[in-house]
Amino acid sequence: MQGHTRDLFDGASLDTRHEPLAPGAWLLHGFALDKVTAVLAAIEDIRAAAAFRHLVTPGGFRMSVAMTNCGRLGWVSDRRGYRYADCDPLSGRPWPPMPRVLLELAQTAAQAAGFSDFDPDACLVNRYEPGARLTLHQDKDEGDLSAPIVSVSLGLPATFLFGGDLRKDRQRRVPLQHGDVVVWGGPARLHYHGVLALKDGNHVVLGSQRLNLTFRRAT
Ligand code: MD6
Ligand code: FE
Repeated sequence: MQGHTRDLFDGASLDTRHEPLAPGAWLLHGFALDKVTAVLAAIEDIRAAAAFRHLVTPGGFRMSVAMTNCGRLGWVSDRRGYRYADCDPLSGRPWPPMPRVLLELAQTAAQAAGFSDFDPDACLVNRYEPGARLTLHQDKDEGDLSAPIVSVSLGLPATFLFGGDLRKDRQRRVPLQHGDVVVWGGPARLHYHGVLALKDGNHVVLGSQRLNLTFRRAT
């Protein structure tokens, strides 16, 4: 898809290209920018109901990324493994419902990347502070691998590592900025990926952090 820039009042312009990363994977530059205020308010409501926490991997390591969830199901990890759970293990209560603005953002982004009828039932919310990283992994705990994943980046920039179906496959380094959305499915659905350690910085809206939302169809 071409599409390039949107002019602002003073002649400056926003990058709104739709960039193909691989068959089935798109980087939608700036796709979430016009909804950021409402998206951040929604994340604040989620955080108030289900706090960010550092999960422990099955191998016993504390993850550097802090996580919470909204939607019918939430992704959790502990010594017993990775899985989707319908209640927050910290509170014992259901995860907060997925706010409409988040659902609509995920659905319009999926549509823009060629995936119609995306109906996510889980949204993982990741908070990165400087130094936090996500090692190379596949997203394969979902029951429905025919649905794409939609990933929204906010705050400090990060470098996304995007590989192939095998851990050893060569990885691209994809810079992700505030408001960018990555959509990922079809032949790319099980590609290995990760996030390099977040560099220190100060973002005008979010300060010294990066927030990421990943929407999935878990069942
Ligand atoms: C992140 N994202 O960007 C972590 N997974 O903070 C992911 O692990 C991810 O961005 C699948 C598809 C897109 C993603
Ligand atoms: Fe992932």
